[in-house]
Amino acid sequence: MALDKEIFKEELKQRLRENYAMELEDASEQEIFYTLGALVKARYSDAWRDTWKYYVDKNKKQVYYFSIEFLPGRMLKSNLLNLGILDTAREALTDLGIHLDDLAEVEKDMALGNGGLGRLASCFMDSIASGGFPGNGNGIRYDYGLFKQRFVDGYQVELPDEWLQSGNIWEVRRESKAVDVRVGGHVYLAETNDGKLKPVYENERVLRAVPYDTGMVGYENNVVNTLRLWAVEIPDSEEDKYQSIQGRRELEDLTAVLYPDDSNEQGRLIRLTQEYFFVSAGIQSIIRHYKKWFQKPISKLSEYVSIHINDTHPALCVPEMMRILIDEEELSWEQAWDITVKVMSYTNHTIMAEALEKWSIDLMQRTLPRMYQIMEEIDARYVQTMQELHPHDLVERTRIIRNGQVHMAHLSIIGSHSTNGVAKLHSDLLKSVVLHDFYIIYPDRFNNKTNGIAQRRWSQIVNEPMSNVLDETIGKTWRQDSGDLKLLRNYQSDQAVLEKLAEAKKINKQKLADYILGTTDIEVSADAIFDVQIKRLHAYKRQLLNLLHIIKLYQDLKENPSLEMQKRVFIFGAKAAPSYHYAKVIIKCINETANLINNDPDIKDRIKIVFLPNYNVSLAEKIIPAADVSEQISLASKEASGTSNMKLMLNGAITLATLDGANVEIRDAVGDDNIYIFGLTEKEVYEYYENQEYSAQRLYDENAVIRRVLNAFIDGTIPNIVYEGREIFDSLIKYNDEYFLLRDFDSYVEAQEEIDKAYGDQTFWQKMSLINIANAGRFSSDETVSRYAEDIWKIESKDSFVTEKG
Ligand code: GL7
Repeated sequence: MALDKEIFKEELKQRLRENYAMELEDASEQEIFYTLGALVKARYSDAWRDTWKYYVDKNKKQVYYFSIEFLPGRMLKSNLLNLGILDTAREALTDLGIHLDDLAEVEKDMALGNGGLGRLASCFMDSIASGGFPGNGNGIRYDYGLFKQRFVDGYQVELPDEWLQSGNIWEVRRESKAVDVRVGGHVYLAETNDGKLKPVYENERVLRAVPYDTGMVGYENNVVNTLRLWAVEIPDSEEDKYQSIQGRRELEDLTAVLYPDDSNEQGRLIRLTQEYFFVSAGIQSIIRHYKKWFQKPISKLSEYVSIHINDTHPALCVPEMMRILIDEEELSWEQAWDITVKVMSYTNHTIMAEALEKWSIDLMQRTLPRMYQIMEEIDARYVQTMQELHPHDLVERTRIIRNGQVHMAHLSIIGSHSTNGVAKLHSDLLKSVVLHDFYIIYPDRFNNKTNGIAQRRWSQIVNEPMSNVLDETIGKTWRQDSGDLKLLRNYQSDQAVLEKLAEAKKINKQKLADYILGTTDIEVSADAIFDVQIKRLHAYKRQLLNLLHIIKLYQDLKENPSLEMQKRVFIFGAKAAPSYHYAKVIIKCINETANLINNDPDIKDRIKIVFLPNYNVSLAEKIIPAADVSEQISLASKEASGTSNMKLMLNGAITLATLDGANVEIRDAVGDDNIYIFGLTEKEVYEYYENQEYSAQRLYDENAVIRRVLNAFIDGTIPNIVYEGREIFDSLIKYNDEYFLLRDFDSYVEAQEEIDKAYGDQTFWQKMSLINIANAGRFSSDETVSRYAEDIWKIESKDSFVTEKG
């Protein structure tokens, strides 16, 4: 639907008058933003309704993507882009004296996720709609998103993220679709008049789950799917029980906060209740919808419904589906189990043991008694079936209930027909090491789906200068189909194109430099190498290795001021989980080193360190287009995939990486000459584990450079880190350097030196950068979701139903 600029302007003014009784000239940016948002929403509401109706009328199989995190960031520009009216809106606003980019800044980031896992879920939502796939998200509407990060004296301070304070323009509250969720109390089975066993609930609490729906707008295809997020309320029937403010608070707090922890399962009752809450609400609403609109027998559910368990947080999908099919739909166990396994599929996102969720039996029984009963039965039947086929030990190791704990990954694998990893290396490790036992039992269930990113957002929306060069060079088809970026390969020796891309990069760098100055008072030069590490702060991601290298450079420069090297700005963005002490210590050390180096007159602007506070999707959008170097330096085997690596590559940054996660596939895509690889391979890492011969002390004793760098943490070189510096030092020496930083140090330094040299030859560098952009297309989430749709969910895309339509 084309949009006439003049009509757009009139409509905006008209809506302002209607909603705020205001003329444009008098309206604040916020009022204009909300008016524009409402206008945009109105433009897709018909398509939203039509999409829903189409799926129902045609009985289309739909996937429901269950995720405890979604991280869409801001939605104004992506909605405008996907509706095909971004340019018109921009021009119309310019006519009215308004800058779209400024207006877009008014929108609060929807930050209902910690990092890659949540962002991936949102990239998938975009690609599912854009591919015309019938698919919906299901999650939690947290009142507070991931905390806002500030630095005080170099320490991280967490503030609440009140993203809903001024309302959320995109959501629609659907009270009529609310459902009740029962938790706590006791459940026992009693015989009914017709001789069946039925659960009887006693003293349970009833929570009201109210859905808030957000339209997920497909790219120029009139498809609008739904992201459904659930909020808790007190049901009318329970009002009497919650007369004290305190009691109400406790209940309403259930969906108040997102757990700010992406790896350590905290064993908290609230978290478990959150998990059941959105799972139960989601599945109940799916079944209700199916029965009401599809009018097919429940036995056919798996032909019309697919449910995806995104990491283990929604693993209760398995017993909850069983509960509904058995207790409410009165199917036999065997029939219910058959349907459940066919409907469910599961993605594993990490091999870190501490992130594989386990709950104590006691907590599970107290919080979700019926769920526990069903899981016990699943477990018992699993043992019964498998003990005839496999050795006793193997069956014991793979049980759901084991050593007093309920293993959610085991539940997810046993209760679904597909388990996938998120990059080739990661999927291989699942089969060979982490989930090897399960691979023996269910070899056919395992598969790989390499992650991808919403390429339109991460190029067209965030990087206009580059997008314009691409248009001029290879035409515009890449905007629709990122595979066409490969057309750029033909220009790798075209000096004019290389220069234009370099100019675009320079514009982005200058913009980021301005932002850095504005927010941190640090002045950086856009001529320097912008070396970027942006991701959650975690020991395995090794931000500390980056810091060790910076300290080495600093010491080299102090010792030899005439040392030749390119100017560098090291840019960090990272939040540490509030309870993750070591990660916070690293933040403090980076900030104090930054203070030292940035203010040392001997260094001037040869090295600058910028730790931008409050890393989130919107900040990523500012940093990524300006990056020259993409740091992906996790210890090999630890990063399941990574996705910022893909975004940075797409924007022409050169990857500096270990052979971990999707870095391996990035190397395959660009070739060895266009990426800097260093460090141990995953095999070598495992060899160390097997031989237990890693000695950090020896590396320290034998390597003078390492010694000098590490001593800087304890000898006063870096000020204000008396305790933190000691802690870092001890973690590396006394506690033997869990993530092998010292082992990889030399090869990291060497790779950095090569980068320094390469940047000196600008044509050489620009060519590498071009090759990275040209080969980024394969990491599109459009591609990834197509693979899920075909192999796992068995759902059809718009192409097939457009032809049906005629
Ligand atoms: C993660 C992985 O750590 C990350 O490597 C991966 O790219 C992402 C999406 O698959 O999932 N797992 C996880 O728990 N978080 C991740 O980012 C928070």
